[in-house]
Amino acid sequence: MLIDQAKIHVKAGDGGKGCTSFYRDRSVRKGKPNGGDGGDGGDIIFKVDKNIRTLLDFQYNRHFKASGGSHGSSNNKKGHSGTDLYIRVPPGTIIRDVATGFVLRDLKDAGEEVRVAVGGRGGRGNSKKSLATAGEKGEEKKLELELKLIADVGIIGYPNVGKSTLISHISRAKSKIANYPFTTKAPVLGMVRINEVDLTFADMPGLIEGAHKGRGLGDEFLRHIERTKILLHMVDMAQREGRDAFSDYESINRELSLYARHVAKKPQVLACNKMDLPQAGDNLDKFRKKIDKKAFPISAITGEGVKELLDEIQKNCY
Ligand SMILES: Nc1nc2c(ncn2[C@@H]2O[C@H](COP(=O)(O)OP(=O)(O)OP(=O)(O)O)[C@@H](O)[C@H]2O)c(=O)[nH]1
Ligand SMILES: [Mg+2]
Repeated sequence: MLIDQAKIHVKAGDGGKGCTSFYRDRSVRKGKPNGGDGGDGGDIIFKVDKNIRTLLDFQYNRHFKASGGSHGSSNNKKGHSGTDLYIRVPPGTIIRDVATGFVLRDLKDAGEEVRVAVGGRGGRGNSKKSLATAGEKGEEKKLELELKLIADVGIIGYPNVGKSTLISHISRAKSKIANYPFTTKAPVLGMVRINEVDLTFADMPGLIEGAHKGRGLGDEFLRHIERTKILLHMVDMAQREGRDAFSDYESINRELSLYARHVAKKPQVLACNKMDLPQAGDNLDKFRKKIDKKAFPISAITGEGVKELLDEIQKNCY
């Protein structure tokens, strides 16, 4: 199970100030007190939205503030209340208060709501008995959001084909990239927005022959792709160090079927990487003759062809 997390700061609106004012007209210079109360501050409310699937938005937007109540005014006019701020989160989001460590709510069903910070009450206007008061402050909290995710897309392929380079190019995930096999030792998650749809990609450690029996980094990682919707199978068109793209492609597919039939049957999108290197064009022509499937030529480094690849992935997912 992969986990998406975000830390945010919320502040409910402050209450408006109560007003100090006295009735006046031509004959009365200082009549009865008539200061209105301040309006209440807006609350912060989380709401489950089933169209959201990740916590991606919270990478960009971490501070949330509801509007304050307005001040009271003369003639006993109460200030307007602040507007509640709704924060939309995906189903399955757990909200934890950082200060106390307590889980405020485990939001599961679409439409479910939870009020996490309450707006300050408006201050009282002056009256016969008392002076006007200031509004209360709105509640302020640091919250940790957590979402257990099943990745939509598992990126698989031989070691060193450029899986981590691709996920780093398309998402904010920082997956270690290096020119040696088995650089990636555990799945790394990246969130990508394609044509208004959020998809979760999981960069996997490289697979080799015998992976289903635990060779290389083994079957533990095959487990992670079991529940993904589709697989992005990457092959290296540079074919250096005596590798052959077609036999790599076949042996990975063989490993998948030896591991589990339902994994082998998952839809695959095929990306032919490192097309920026000189010999890649010829290798691609040869490779295409041997397969009966559409191959997307890309360069994870320059970004060439990546848009077309992502469009195809999105069509296959939702
Ligand atoms: N020229 C070129 N090099 C690339 C491209 N994509 C990746 N590389 C290089 O290939 C090497 C391996 O890249 P990684 O992204 O670490 O490969 P990986 O598939 O994640 O490897 P493992 O985690 O070991 O399975 C690095 O030196 C990258 O810079 C590409 O499109 N063009
Ligand atoms: Mg890697």
